[in-house]
Amino acid sequence: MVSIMKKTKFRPISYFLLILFFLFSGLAYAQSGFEDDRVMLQGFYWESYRHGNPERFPGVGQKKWYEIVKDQSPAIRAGRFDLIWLPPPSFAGEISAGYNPREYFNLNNTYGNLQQHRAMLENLLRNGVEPVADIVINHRDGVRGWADFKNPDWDTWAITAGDEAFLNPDSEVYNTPESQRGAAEESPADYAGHGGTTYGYGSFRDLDHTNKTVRRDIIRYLLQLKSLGYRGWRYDMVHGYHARWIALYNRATHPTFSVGEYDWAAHPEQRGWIWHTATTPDDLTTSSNVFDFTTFFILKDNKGNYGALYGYGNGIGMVGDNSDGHPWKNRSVTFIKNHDTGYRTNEDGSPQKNHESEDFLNDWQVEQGYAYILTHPGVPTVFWKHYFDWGDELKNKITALINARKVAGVHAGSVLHTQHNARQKGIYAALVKGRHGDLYVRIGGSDEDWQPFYSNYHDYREYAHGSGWKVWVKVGGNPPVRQAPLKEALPIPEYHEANWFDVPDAWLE
Ligand SMILES: [Ca+2]
Ligand SMILES: [Ca+2]
Repeated sequence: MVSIMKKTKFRPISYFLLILFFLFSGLAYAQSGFEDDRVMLQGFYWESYRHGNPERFPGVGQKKWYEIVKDQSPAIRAGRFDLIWLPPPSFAGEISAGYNPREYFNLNNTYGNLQQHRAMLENLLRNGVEPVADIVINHRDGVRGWADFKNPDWDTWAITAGDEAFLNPDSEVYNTPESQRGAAEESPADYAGHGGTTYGYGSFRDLDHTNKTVRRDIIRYLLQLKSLGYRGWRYDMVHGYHARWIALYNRATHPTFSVGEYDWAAHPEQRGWIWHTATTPDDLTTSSNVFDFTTFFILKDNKGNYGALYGYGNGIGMVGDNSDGHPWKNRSVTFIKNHDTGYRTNEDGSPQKNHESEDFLNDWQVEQGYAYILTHPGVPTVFWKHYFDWGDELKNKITALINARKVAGVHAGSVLHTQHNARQKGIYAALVKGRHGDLYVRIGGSDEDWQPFYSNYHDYREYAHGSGWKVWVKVGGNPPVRQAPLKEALPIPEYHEANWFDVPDAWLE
């Protein structure tokens, strides 16, 4: 049920504290720290917004996306997924994937209306799955023009000074005096070596996060989303504004999970960005995660080239990075496809330019990709279509891999021991240390080439296998193959609109 409470102007302080307690009573889960043992499902794909809009998109069914996800909640629980990354939650026009938010506080959108939105989140929480919202706050869209912002109502002061809206004669705010614009994009020199500013996105209005009203409304928005049932944040395009604002927003809203999409190819900057998102400065355990695009690119470009998976001996990508003595794997979210990569279509159904084919085909390629990320450190992400739409065989294999990970207790910070005897045979094998036991994985070749006893490991069971890969688990007492426990239901919060929330000035600094 969605209940809408009126904001009261004067409220006794004890009531306010009670609300604070309510908001943060999930602290046991808050800010994942190191050794996160959760697995994420990306709960949508590029075309998801077309569902349930049959006049415009016949052939994809009558059901809105939020209803589809709601109905799959028990299956998501059965798959042992802990987190689900959902699409941008705000109104962005009648037909939109949501990456051009128009009305942050309006949680009706192309994926479903507010009631369907809430019902989906309630069902996910009942099934023990933590919803993660896609937070698009580098930029926003006007209602009809370039800068007519509604809900919250902002003016040109909210837009960065150098935005295209002030430079393009087609814009209704062309040539706005400097004094009525926001501040310029900031310098991220603390963590980016390019010497320039944070990224300005040419398609929509870049927001000035140095403005207190912008920050206050964003915090209200995040608290509104939390009250609707979201527990974590996936921040879009985070190279577009300074990392210190992520630290501030996370400090104010206590997500149980935080990950940013930083410039895909800028690996060292990603590290610096992670560092500067810490809610407690210089404490990496309080930082946001980043999507590990480096692992993605290495896996994509080296399918069947198993020697590449050893990296410099410590593995690949952000997961394999221990620069400055820090375990960056604890801040890495791995994946082999997202809504922006591989095959994608235009609204007429034709393939998009540069998205004509998949990076991982529905055969040994996608299987071996998951055999890698689901057995390795970092927080692995499974793509919706791979799990629900690419056939039961792949679904069952992914399920078996997640189960093996959980039975062994593999987590984001797990220690990896690559196997030199496998490397000599041109294939990949590793021992991954879990909380409850050891996991062994071989990618490439067959049992003839490598299995755990070749390295003198013993007392293990086979947990999963597929096209050119196998996974074994060793736990104390060597019991028969087990199923990892299912998650308990999570609490369902009371919903409040954004303006109901008071954001103290102290939260803005
Ligand atoms: Ca812009
Ligand atoms: Ca920007």
